Amino acid sequence: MSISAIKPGWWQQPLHKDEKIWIWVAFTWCILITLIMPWWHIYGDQNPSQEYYKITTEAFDQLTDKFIEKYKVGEDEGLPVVEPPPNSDIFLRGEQWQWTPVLKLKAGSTYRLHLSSIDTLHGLSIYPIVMNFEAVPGYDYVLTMTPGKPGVYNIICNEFCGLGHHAMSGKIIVE
Ligand SMILES: [Cu+2]
Repeated sequence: MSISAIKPGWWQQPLHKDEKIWIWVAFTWCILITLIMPWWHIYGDQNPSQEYYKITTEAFDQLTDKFIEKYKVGEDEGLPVVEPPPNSDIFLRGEQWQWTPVLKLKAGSTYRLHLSSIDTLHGLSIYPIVMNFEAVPGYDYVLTMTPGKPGVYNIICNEFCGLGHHAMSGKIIVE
């Protein structure tokens, strides 16, 4: 059997004009959305701060306790409610299975939120604005944030962390 006896398959046919157009449309779109990623990293105004430090879980635990002790104003469903002064360093501790404390913040003020976990990996998910960050044991993740709109923002954990994961919630109150 010679080569010429093989009938050409569809992959050997020249491209139809419509196919060529679609390949160029898809290719251009790929290039465009690839370029948007670095562009948005520079010009987007929702980028998390690239600031984190190594810290032991014990040290972070103690810092959060001290923070709570200093600025505690009440309790909400068993969790301490903390009202720190505007433009200060604030702490949020993830642990099985709660976010401590409940933070009471002022809209328009800037805070340095120290986020970490003292046991396993937790996912900080703030609703209804749907912003997600990771609480990693051993790392103090510093998020510089300026709450805009007053309201109650619920926090859930979006990283499966064990039996009580589904009940792991917290709160940020912005006034
Ligand atoms: Cu969880």
